[in-house]
Amino acid sequence: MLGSLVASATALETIDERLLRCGINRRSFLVFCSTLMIAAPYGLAITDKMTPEEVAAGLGKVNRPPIIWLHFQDCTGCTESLLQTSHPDFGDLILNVISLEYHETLMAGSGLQARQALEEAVQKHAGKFILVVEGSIPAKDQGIYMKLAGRPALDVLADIGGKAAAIIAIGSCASWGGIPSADPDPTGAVGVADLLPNHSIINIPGCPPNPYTLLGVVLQYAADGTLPETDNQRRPKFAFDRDIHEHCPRRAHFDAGNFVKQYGDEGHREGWCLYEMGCKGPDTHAGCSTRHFNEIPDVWPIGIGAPCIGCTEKSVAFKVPMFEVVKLHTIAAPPTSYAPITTTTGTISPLATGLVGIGVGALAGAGYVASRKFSKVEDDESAPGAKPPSSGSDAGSGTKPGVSA
Ligand code: FSX
Ligand code: SF4
Ligand code: F3S
Repeated sequence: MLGSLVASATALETIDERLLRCGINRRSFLVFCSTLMIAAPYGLAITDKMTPEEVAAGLGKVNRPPIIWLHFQDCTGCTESLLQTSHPDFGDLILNVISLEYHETLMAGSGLQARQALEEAVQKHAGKFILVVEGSIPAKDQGIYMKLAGRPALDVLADIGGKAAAIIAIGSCASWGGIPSADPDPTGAVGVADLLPNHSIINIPGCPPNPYTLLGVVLQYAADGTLPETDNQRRPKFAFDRDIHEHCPRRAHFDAGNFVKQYGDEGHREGWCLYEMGCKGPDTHAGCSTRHFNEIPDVWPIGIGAPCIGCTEKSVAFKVPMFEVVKLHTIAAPPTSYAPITTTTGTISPLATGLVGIGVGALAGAGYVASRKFSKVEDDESAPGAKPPSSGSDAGSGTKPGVSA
């Protein structure tokens, strides 16, 4: 796996060439492409209305995108969620699809060796590489709280960011400060866009974010040089267009007013809604409720019984106390949000009853004709006007189903 991290003369080979050279079978790549399509179903140019085979055929011809990955104030969870997939081979595949030229956590080198690797990678791919930034940048007191090779992180970001084709801020820390910016924020932690507002920056917040959102953005850029459409916080719409609450599997319990009151209580064990435990799902835009992590069903906060903390929202996670109940902005609070079950009924006129009867009769007749066409069983005694079965015949033998005698 680490072999693919070494900047080499093969960095600009196509994805197909690389997979062939490394003996990675086509099936794994097809599974990868279909997973990408599930994670990014709408609005991502490379997966729009295509089959996994078509996505694989298109992506295979693309040059592996060179990526330089910098770490600032972070926990490395974003990297972990990218590579610790449920299938070890998948992490290897990902590192063959992209060309990771520099990544401090994964590379073997350190000190001077690492610094030289970074300089070489930037020089070799200047103006063409994607810079992925993980972690917030300490901006207080001229950035003295973090230095790399003697330079403040602020300077390193400005220097390398200025030579990148595009920047992706991965995780909430790089997007707008995240955990390090929580009160009392001793280092003045900020996100990439706070420092380089005029650059092409995509924010992929989350603590950690879904790795397929990152792969989708990187591969779209590699395929046609475009970045996905974003919302007003630079988040790609294809992944952040809906809120968690819209597609939450516990939504029926919210609508019915079934709430967990305490961890481990009856409602918690029954999988009821976590709203009263401080769930920020109604205020949080992300795809977690439909795109789970590590390719394992139910692996996401609410899926394992923990409330959403709103980790993809700048004004929610690490700002609003974890157990504080959020206001409902777009939907009415239960029970006013659901339709009345019992409605007042009036009387139905005999004429209306007759018309409905004719309609139902016509539908039933049409349905019967259709079923006869499918079955082609001639001696169906249930058919209107059918001959009764001849006495002594064996209903279970003779004509094969679907074959006329
Ligand atoms: Fe931040 Fe990434 Fe949270 Fe951690 O490193 S987004 S702390 S999960 O993983 O930067
Ligand atoms: Fe799901 Fe949270 Fe909404 Fe309840 S409040 S339905 S747990 S997102
Ligand atoms: Fe974050 Fe909430 Fe998803 S906490 S991971 S946005 S469910």
